[in-house]
Amino acid sequence: MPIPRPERSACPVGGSNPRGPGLRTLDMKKPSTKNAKRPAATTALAAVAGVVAASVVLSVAELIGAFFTARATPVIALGSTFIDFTPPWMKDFAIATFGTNDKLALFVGMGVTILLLACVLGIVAYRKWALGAAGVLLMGAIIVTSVVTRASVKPIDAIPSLVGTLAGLIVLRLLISRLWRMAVWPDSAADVAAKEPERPASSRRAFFAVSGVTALASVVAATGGRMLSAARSGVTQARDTLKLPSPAKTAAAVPAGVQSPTPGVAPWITPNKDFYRIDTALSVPEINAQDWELRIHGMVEQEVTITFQDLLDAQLIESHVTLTCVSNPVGGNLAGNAKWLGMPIRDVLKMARPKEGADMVLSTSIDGFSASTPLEVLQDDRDAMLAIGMNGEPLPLEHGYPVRMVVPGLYGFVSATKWVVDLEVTRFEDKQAYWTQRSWSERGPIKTMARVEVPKSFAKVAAGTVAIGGTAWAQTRGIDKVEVQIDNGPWTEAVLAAEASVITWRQWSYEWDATPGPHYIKVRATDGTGEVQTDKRADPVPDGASGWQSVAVTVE
Ligand SMILES: Nc1nc2c(c(=O)[nH]1)N[C@H]1C(S)=C(S)[C@@H](COP(=O)(O)O)O[C@H]1N2
Ligand SMILES: [Mo]
Repeated sequence: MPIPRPERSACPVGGSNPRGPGLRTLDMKKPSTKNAKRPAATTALAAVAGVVAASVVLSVAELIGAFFTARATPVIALGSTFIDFTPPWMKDFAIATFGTNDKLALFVGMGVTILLLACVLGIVAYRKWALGAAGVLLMGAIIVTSVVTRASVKPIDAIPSLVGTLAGLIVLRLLISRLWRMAVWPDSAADVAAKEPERPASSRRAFFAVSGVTALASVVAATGGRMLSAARSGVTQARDTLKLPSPAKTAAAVPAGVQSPTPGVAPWITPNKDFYRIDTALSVPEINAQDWELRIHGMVEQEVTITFQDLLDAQLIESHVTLTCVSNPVGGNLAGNAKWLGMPIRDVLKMARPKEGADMVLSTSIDGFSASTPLEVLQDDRDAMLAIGMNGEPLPLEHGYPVRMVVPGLYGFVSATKWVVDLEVTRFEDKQAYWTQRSWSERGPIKTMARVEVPKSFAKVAAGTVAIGGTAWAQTRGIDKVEVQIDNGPWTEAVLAAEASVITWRQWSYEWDATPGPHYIKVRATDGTGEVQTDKRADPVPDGASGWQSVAVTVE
């Protein structure tokens, strides 16, 4: 006789119709043709059981996770691990396709993957419990591994994922047991008898009741977990009430006329809320300024640790600096200009006294991102700083609160470390930064770039005088000329807006006498050294895009 499937456990969850082994109805019907079809339907229910169990895993971990490191919840840890293993072309594709919605896209992708996996595991568990359970435990092991291998995460932070996985396994078992009890196995009459199926309608109702209640409880637990961790951290409130000290050296006055007169060109100062955000952080690190410390070590005479109070007490400087992302495509908008307040990194390095032979500073964030910056760039007079203020406010959480690096002239991936906690003085020969390990360059001076912002690509404009305008940058070299070319006509100089400094972007405008028909607008800049922006097209990987932007418009 075949071994009957396990049918212990009357699950009292939900309370509706708990049928223990002793409560079986005696009025069992013979399996009808309708009943014979039920395994297919039950397979679908098994998938539902899998999804409910997955929601339990994630929500229980989220709820308990409120008492552990924020980055230790399964979704964040899995997503971050996925990001760390993302090949450069995929990162590029994601940014090109989704822009700064790349994280949302990742969450959607993960959601779909988890959903499918949960369905499969539910079905497998229904057919062969041991295999399904092994699958769940394997997923749990993967989650726990991805949690404990994150930066600044302690082994104890595995607890939310462990408890979540166990809770999910228990729920899966309860739901699958219900399915076993209501299923009819048409293999043999004896088998059917051994199963003693329940009446289909009521047992299916019970299954849905239990699933529904559990799923709802999951949503409540997950939301509660979110709110609890936000309330517990208090970082947002601390940031909002932080008073920034005034700088010892205020920013150089911005001359009148830095803004391009062309309507629609980006504001010269990028408001914090519109500042592009690029990072690998799925959940924004929440660091208490009081707990923040920066360790400066490695090839130094004197290891130094500075606190946030040390920064507040230091001789701060203020400077307008334009940040640019290496992933910015030609004509793209991954650049922003802000007034930063911070302590010069050269002052910090003076305390630590780098040793002979060091040529790089590896800066690391609390979440494990790192950047390699040439030592000399941090020691010269270009205002590289440990920034605590952005446009007169404490750094927004997404932009590195409480402290980030800002280094004029270098792409962010080799300089602009947010949530920075560690500076190691070392050599390019000895250490590689986060993106360098992923086949991006080890150095990243910003390439000269001119961008058309008005009119937009594929715009329709009226014939006559058309205002063209945009922004150009070549940080540390400055912009000396911007030229515009219509179709294959001559290159003509645009009118440059005032220049604030060589480390900020420079805007421009151009009046075009447009004739009806389709046209191309091309733009190129010349930097302060007299070098014309190259027309050679390059992808962002490995050290930044190049080429002239060309905008197609229709004149009517
Ligand atoms: N901790 C951390 N800092 C980081 C990154 C990151 O992924 N993690 N990305 C860098 C990159 S690639 C860029 S372009 C800038 C972007 O800074 P923003 O988001 O404030 O504009 O941050 C840099 N600092
Ligand atoms: Mo970047």
